[in-house]
Amino acid sequence: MNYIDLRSDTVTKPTPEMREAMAGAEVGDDVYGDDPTVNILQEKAAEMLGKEDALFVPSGTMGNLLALLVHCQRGDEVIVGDKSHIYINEAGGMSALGGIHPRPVMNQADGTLLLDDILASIQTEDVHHTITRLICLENTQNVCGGVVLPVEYVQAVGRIARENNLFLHIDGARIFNAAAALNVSVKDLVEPADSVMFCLSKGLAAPVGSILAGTKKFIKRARHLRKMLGGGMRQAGVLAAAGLISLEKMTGRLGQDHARAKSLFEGLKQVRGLKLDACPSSNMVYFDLLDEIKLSVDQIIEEMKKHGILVDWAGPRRFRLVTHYWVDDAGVEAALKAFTDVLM
Ligand code: TLP
Repeated sequence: MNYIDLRSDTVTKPTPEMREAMAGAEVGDDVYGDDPTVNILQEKAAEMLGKEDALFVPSGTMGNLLALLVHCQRGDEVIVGDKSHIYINEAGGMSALGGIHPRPVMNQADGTLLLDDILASIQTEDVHHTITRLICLENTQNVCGGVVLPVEYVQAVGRIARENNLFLHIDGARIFNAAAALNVSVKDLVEPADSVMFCLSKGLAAPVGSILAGTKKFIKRARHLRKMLGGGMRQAGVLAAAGLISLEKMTGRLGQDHARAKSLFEGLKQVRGLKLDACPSSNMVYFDLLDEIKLSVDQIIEEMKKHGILVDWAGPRRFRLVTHYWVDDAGVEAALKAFTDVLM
């Protein structure tokens, strides 16, 4: 069965053009730095982000972990959102593998961390305290609704980082969605950051891979640590070839996914028993089930599957739907009809 898959944008399969490029990709051993396609991808990504250098990594999780490991020493503290992917969805890698201490700050509904909360969380010099080293932002902020942090906010956090001698890392798994929603260049959006990670394998539809960007010195160290973690990928040009198409062809079309998320949101407003979050600003729609709905989240997932629609839970009574390249207008209509039938 050909399902309409709204569980995540991570489910995107490569486009026919990507498959063709992958089949014909020029490759070499990337651990030797010899893969021409990987090298082109890294150069292009660095240029688009306005950073000196970039590194192709297997996943967003590894990209974020590498940034943490490069910026921090064991025992250092990192200011993170309490709803950030780094804090709640990366298996505690920073602590387990880096001995790094997270300092969670509450994410507001708009995805931001209050500037005063950030300032209040920076440790003072005291024998009892850890050393604060890094601030992490997430843009778009996934759990807060795929919400977008604006340029001025990122700049304000950048100023706090500089004034307090801290690094700023952006988990920009969906930074191109954020830039599209704000109608600004990615370069401008990440300018204050010392390092940025973004995913090729989400809304940009590549099958595998993320990019970590920063200074040449930062990337040199990240490359060493990537090898240590087993992330040296040899003839990775077959993957980078798809990533290049992500950058060239897919970044410009994300607005379509955002428009479809809005259509989904508008349609779901007409469906019984749902309490929707605010209108989506990127490609995610979150909602809760009202008490009048007696079906459980798992039962709804099963019923929707019978209608050819894959959805995923985001809490005991909560769903997240994500639009992407493989969900067209007909897919949105089909999902709305299925929800109407299942929740009738
Ligand atoms: N997010 C996935 C799940 O892990 C929740 C999803 O379906 O949204 N940063 C952010 C903000 C992310 O949303 C994700 C993945 C990552 C990092 C990690 O990327 P991968 O999956 O490539 O390790």
